[in-house]
Amino acid sequence: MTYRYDVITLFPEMFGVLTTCGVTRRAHERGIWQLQTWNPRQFASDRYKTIDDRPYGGGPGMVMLAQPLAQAIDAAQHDQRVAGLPAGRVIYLSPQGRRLDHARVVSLLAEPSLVLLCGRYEGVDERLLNTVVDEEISLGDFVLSGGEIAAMALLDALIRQMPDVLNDAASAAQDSFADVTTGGLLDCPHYTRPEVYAGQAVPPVLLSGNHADIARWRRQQALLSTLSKRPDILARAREAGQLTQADERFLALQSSAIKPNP
Ligand code: 4GY
Repeated sequence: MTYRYDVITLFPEMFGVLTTCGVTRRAHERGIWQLQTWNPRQFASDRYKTIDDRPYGGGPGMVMLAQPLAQAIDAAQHDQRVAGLPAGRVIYLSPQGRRLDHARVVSLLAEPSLVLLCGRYEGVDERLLNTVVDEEISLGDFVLSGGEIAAMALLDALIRQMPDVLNDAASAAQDSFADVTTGGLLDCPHYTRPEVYAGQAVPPVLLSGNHADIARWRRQQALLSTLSKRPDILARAREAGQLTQADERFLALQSSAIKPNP
């Protein structure tokens, strides 16, 4: 299966990062995913290529015009159909959307094509959102200067979960949140050379060569880290029945030793 993402953006150059760097680049080169950008300026209807205007009712800033965005989205969906794919659902990246999490990333991978709409300025004319947007997604409760970086973050999260993208299949599954819906924990700490850094030695168990001891220590570190940094996730793991009796016995011994999150 190959995925196709069409992005509506005034700054298509920004998306070059995904096709020129790292894991997303390699997956792109291997044909696992494709990207097409559409600049609404090319769909502006006046000779000045206007894509924004002042808000009705007054106030600061500018609002993106509905018409160039609607035409860009139409063109993207038409192109997806020509490529033999379904017209992708339209996702708008904004702080007003539902918060993105790992479960949503995984479920979006069921769709071979999507259209990502990136807003700028004060936002997009509400009537365009009402008529064409299928889903609004937020990365969190903060405001970026445009939807592009949020769209790139979403794409990066999607691509690294696609089959055969990560070198080590186990590495994605062991990641923080990798299985948060079924009770995943935060990642355990990692160490590499040198054996002592800034006066801190690598935990001796990691040098022991005893793989059962190492696995048990990593599980316990993941439990401790989740308990102190994200007790909400630990509670969910417990409710989902993901904690073993050994986990519970270990946690019962820790209840007096919670370190505050620095
Ligand atoms: N937070 N999560 C976010 C964002 C920028 C004005 C609408 C976010 O996803 N996107 O802050 N986006 C705004 C800028 C127009 C999008």
